[in-house]
Amino acid sequence: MYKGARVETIVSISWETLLDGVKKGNVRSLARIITLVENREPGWKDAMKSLYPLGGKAKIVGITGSPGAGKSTLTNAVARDFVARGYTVGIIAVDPSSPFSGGALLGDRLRMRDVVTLPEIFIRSMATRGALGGLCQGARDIARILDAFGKDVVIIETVGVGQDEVEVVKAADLVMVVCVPGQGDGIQALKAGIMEIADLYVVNKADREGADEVVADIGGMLDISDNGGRPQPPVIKTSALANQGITELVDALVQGFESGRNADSWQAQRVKEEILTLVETEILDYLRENWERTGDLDKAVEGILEKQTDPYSVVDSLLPLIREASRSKETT
Ligand SMILES: Nc1nc2c(ncn2[C@@H]2O[C@H](COP(=O)(O)OP(=O)(O)OP(=O)(O)O)[C@@H](O)[C@H]2O)c(=O)[nH]1
Ligand SMILES: [Mg+2]
Repeated sequence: MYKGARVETIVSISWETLLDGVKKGNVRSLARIITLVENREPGWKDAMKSLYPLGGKAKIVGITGSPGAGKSTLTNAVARDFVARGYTVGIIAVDPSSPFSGGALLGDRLRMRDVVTLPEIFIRSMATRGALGGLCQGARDIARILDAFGKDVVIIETVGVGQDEVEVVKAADLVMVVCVPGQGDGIQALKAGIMEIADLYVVNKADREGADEVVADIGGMLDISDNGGRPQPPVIKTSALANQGITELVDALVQGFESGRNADSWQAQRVKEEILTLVETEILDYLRENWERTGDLDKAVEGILEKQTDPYSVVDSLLPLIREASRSKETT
């Protein structure tokens, strides 16, 4: 008991110092706060509460696309272009959690190396596995801290394809999808369900053959798709490696900042989603903790395996705990 209380005191003292550091633009405090919040250390929510009013200014760009499409190279080039225009930039690289992708991470670091040396750019990686508050919320939290720190633009680079990726870019104001010539990538991206959230398409590696075909493919898809009255996403050709098309891309991003997802209805929807995500995590944490302590969950599993009950009845019988949880939250 005593030990736990002491740890909490130390953490709360350092939270204050760290928050102060973040407000003063201290990069080490920034890095430390991100880690503490990511790990959901006691006091994380209070820290976010005090950072929240400082933010709301940064534009968050999500960048997604198939592995090797050039997302990191593009992120690097785009970040540099933003800096040249007077913006400060934060980069969140969502790392693959699988050990098989370890090489990709190292590659990322190497390709982003020249970015790291610019004081206007802060780069941070985020693990996908074990993201305590969920992947999207994790990215949202880090982006928000960078925003409060004073970054004008935050770029979130996802790794891998699939649902995780769609989940992460939900934290962004603007989503760009990177396609490349060959392998029918344009079509793949659309299949992965990313189309609904794409604000901008980039056909990278335009130095290679077939880029115009990909642009035409995407244009064709967009023509026949219903994007809910939103303006049709621009399609931009780049060669990140040769730094070509980057100015046009950043122009389009800046233009995108002014429209689309900044609409009030979209913002309201995002806030709603965020509240629900946070509540979901808290309730589940509470229940899990409780069920584990009481042994009720194990008992229920046993009962089901012995065919005495079923999962549906178990849920109904465990539900009173939720009411108890909400009561105990009200009194604290
Ligand atoms: N030819 C050509 N190669 C490029 C271009 N952009 C990036 N590349 C190369 O493509 C490879 C992958 O680039 P990355 O930037 O790591 O791609 P990524 O999408 O971040 O890859 P993952 O994060 O591993 O999914 C590297 O060898 C880059 O040098 C380009 O415009 N043209
Ligand atoms: Mg990458």
